[in-house]
Amino acid sequence: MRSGPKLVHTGLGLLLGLCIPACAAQPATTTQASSGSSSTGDTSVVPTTDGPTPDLPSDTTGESCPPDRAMCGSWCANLNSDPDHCGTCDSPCPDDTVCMQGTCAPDCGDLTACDGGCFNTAVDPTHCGSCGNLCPAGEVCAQGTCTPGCGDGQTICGGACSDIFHDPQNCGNCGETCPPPPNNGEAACIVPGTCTFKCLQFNHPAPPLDPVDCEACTDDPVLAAGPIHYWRFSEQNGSVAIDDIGGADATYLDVTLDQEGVLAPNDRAALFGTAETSEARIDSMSFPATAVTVEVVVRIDDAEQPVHPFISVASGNGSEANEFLFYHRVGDEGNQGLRLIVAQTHEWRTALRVDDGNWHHLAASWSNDNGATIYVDGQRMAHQPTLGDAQSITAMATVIFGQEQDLLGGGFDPTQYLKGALDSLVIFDRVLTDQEVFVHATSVMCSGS
Ligand SMILES: [Ca+2]
Repeated sequence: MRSGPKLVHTGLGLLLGLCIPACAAQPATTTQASSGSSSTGDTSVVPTTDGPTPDLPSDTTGESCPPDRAMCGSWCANLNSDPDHCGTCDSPCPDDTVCMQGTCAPDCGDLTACDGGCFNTAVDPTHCGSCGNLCPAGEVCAQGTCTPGCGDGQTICGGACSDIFHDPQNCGNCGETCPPPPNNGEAACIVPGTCTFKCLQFNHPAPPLDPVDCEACTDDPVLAAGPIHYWRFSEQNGSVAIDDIGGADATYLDVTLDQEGVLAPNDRAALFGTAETSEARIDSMSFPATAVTVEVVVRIDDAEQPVHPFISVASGNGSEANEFLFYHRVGDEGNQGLRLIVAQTHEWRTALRVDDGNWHHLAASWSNDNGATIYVDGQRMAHQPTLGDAQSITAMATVIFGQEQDLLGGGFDPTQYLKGALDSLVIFDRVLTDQEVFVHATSVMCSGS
């Protein structure tokens, strides 16, 4: 047994703040000392004549160890953390354990070892903030502090607070753990407590659906969805933008071909906007009149340009110049981002800008029954069910990529042309579902692109 004066010394050291910080951070010392359970455990005092005659470490000049160490043979050991001398000089810890506060404990990594187990002290009500800190009945542990209840939108799950509408460990109900995600994805939970996943190239949850391959790198799902037009902009030379599906080939003007695309490995893209006359056009083609979805893979390179048109559909005369217009606009009114105009006067907007120099999968759909929806990287960003009176798009049209028609086939504004690249543009004569758009975006936007 250690003598009484040493225990007193320890206590005084703590009370007077004489311990170095490592000592103050080791409350187990006091517990062990007060228990009187062994001849050691008091790590803040120097060894004295009741211990073995020490072989002093070379960097000490007296017959003592620093205040936070104990003399174990020839070694000044920290009995709180030394796995070879854990708690006492002759108590080595087994393999796969560490010495925590003088006790051998499992190696818990990011968690905290308490009572022989591993705990997340940020949320665990039995070890809240620190080992052994038991929250009172009715309280929960949040951010390492016992609190009377969870905040708004939080539910008590196992004594911890959880947002069961977004927590993949407690999705919909406590303990409902979401299944493993696909490769290049992570589990996610969305309102109203439905498991899904994120593909990491987008970092937002998919609509609820069976997991898809987040590393798909194919446009097979696009083709399977039955498009009526598909321009890949993958030509390496010439002036023709081939429509793989509908035969409505477009004519390039002042476009730089054979740029790197996103659909690896051999996909190419077309760079628009090196001249303000840059465009690709089809003088006359049949455009869907009552239900349409356009998907475009585009990179906008100039955030100063106020308007970047992707597709402009005009019919008749100048009064029908905006039959269908999908474009990006940065205006003075604060509402900046993507816009869709249908039948001249009906307009929908997102507030999200995508003129960041990165590739994006953008989509816009419309029908009288479904209204209009705009997607960014597979995620629904804006939707309005309907705008009242039924509309239709004049079917026979001039379609231009990269310019905005104020007159049929012309009337271009020198500040309203696409400065960026088109990788693909696909047209469907129906409204795609959220799931379809997400799968298409995930599939063609290959990870790392
Ligand atoms: Ca392409």
